[in-house]
Amino acid sequence: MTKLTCIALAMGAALSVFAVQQSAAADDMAGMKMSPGAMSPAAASSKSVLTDAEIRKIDPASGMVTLKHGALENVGMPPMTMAFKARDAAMLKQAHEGDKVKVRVENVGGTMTIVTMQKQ
Ligand SMILES: [Cu+2]
Repeated sequence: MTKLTCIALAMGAALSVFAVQQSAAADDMAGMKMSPGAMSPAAASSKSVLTDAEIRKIDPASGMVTLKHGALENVGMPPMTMAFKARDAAMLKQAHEGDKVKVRVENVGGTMTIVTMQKQ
């Protein structure tokens, strides 16, 4: 084997290693692009899950709404009837006792708060 051939082989090997590293880097990039896109729809939907409820009582003075609600998985609550704080007064104006609604309840600073309420 001549010295020249040895150098050529060594360079060829070096080049192919380089090529492998390049394609691995490209795969990483593709993986990084995929993850946020694959994650966000699931995160968005779990954040916006609504639970069936029925309005039992509205107290505009205190901003409290008593709901008979289904399981609220995000706050670890089984179905029950209880009073919740409404996030805003506009929510109370549209609501009426006896309405069947879909709600999103979240723990806001330690207070179970109705953050979304839609009439069914
Ligand atoms: Cu409850």
